[in-house]
Amino acid sequence: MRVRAVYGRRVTRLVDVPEWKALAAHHAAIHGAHLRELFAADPDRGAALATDAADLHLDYSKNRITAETVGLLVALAEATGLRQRIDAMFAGGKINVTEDRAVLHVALRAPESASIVVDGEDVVPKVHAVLRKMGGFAERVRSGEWKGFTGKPIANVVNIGIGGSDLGPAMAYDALKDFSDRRLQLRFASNVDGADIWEALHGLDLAETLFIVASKTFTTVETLTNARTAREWLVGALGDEKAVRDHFVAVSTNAAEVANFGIDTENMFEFWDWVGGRYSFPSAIGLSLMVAIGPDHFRDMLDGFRRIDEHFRTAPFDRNVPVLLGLLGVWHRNFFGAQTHAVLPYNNELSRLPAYLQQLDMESNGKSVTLGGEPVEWDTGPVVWGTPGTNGQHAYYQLIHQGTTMIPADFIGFCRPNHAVGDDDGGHHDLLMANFLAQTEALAFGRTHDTPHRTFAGNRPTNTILAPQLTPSVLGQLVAVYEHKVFTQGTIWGINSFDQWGVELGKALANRILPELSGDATPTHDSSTNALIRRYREGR
Ligand code: G6Q
Repeated sequence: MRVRAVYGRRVTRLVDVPEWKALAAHHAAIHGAHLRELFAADPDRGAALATDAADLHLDYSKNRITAETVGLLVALAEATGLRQRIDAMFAGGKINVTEDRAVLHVALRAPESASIVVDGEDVVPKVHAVLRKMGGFAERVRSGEWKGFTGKPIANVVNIGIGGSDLGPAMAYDALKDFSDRRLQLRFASNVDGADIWEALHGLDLAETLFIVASKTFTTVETLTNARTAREWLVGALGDEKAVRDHFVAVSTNAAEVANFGIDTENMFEFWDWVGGRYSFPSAIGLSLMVAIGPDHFRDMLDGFRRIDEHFRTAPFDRNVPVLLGLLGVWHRNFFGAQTHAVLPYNNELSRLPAYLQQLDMESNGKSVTLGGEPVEWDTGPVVWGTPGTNGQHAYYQLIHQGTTMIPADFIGFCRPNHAVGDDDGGHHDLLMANFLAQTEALAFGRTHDTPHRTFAGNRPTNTILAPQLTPSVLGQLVAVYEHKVFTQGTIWGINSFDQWGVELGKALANRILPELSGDATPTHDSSTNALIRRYREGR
C-alpha cells in the first residue's frame, strides 16, 4: 500500500499504516525470544541473515529478528514509498522540501557518462570539471611545483572548516594515512576556540604552509575567524599581503565572499547548493584529502561510493545493505525503544568514523516534525556514538553487556590490516579480530554463572560488517552505506533528513550575546544567563 506522496505530506500517520501495526503485533510476539533459541532453531541462521554489497559483508543474524521480521520491515519500506524516494533522489528531484533543493551527493560520484538534470542543467559535467581542477591542483602541490610566496614548496596543508566542511576529510585522512604522501602533513582547524588554530599551526613554517578554507556558505563565523587569524599570522611571518595568493585557496559555493576574503577565485573549488554540508566530503570539500592521498586514490574512493550507490538503487530491499541497516535501526528504535546506537570499528584508523557518523545521522534525522510540518508521533533518530575496539572494551562495554539499556551496535572489522605488525601467525591483527568476534558472540549468547553478578544475559543485538581491508574504495563504500541508511530511516519516519534548522539557529544565537561580553551594557536575558554574563565579565 502506498501511503504518501513522494515529496510531501504524509497521507496516513505512520503509526496507522497497516505494515507498522503488523510489526507492532509481531514485536509483541517475538520480543522475548532469545538469540540462543533463534540460533538453535535454525542451524543456517548465520548464513541466511547475511548479505553483501560491493566489498562489504553484512551479518545481521545476531539481532532479535526472524525471516518474518525482515519481510515485515521490507513491507514497511515499500508502504512508506522508499523505492519512489530513492528514484526521486537519484533523478535530481527537489526532495529537500524545506529548502527547495535537490539532494545529489550521488551526483558527486556519478560516472562521466551519466546525466542528472537539475533546473534544466546536467550537473555531471560540472562535477567532473571540478574533479579535474582539483586533481591538477593536488598534483602541483604534491610534486612541489606549487610554490609558497618565498619560493619554498608546500610541506603542510591546513584545512580550515567546521562541521560538514571538516569532519569528512579529517576522518578520512586518519583512515587513509597509509595511502598518503608522508612528506606532506595535513592538519585541521575547526573550533573557534583559539587553541585549535594555535595547535594546528604550532611548529609549522608558514612559508611552506597552504591553507584550504572550506566553507559552503563562506559566512560561517568559526571558519572565517580562524581563516582571518591564519591570514594575519601568515602576512606577519612573510611580511607581505601579496603572500595570501600563494598560501590560500578556497572550497565554496560563494564566489563573492571568497573574493571578499582576498582569495583569487581562480583558486576556488566549487560545489553546489544540492550538496548538503554533511554529505559534501566526496565534493571539493575533500580537496585536503585529495592533496594528501593523491587524485588516483581519491578516485578509488569515489568509485567505492558509486558501487554502493548502485547497490542501494538496484538491490532488492531484503538484500540491500543500507536498507537492511536502516530497517533494523527502525526495529530497535521504534519497537524496542533503543535510544542510542553504537558504531564500533575494530580499526584504529577509523577512530573518527563514529564522530563523522554522529553528524551524518543526528543532524539528518534529529527531527520532530514530518515533511508536511506536523509533529511526529513516533521516535526518530537515535543518539549515535562509539570509539574503536578494543579500547572501548576496557571502558563502557560493561554497560552494553550488563546494563539495563539495550544498545544496538555495528561492529566493523577487516580481514587484513594496513599495518601487519607481529609474527607470521597474524600478530596484532588476529588478536584484534579475536576480540571483535568474541564480543558479538558474547553479546548475543551471554554466559550463565552461579552468581548473578557474573551472569551475562546476552540477547544484545549487533550487526557485523566485515571487509577485506581498509582501502580508499572500502572507506567510500562504508560512508555511502551509512548515508543511505540514514536516508532509508528518514523516509520511513516521514521527515526531511536534509535540512538542519537547529544548526542554523546555533549560528545566530551567539551574535546577540557577543557584544554583551566585552561591554558594560545591562544584559537582557533570563536571570541565570544574565548572572553568568556578569560573572564572565568580572573574570575575563
Ligand atoms: C552540515 C551542517 C554544518 C555545516 C557547517 C559548516 O550539514 O549544515 O555542519 O557543514 O556549519 O558550514 P559551511 O560549510 O557553510 O561553513
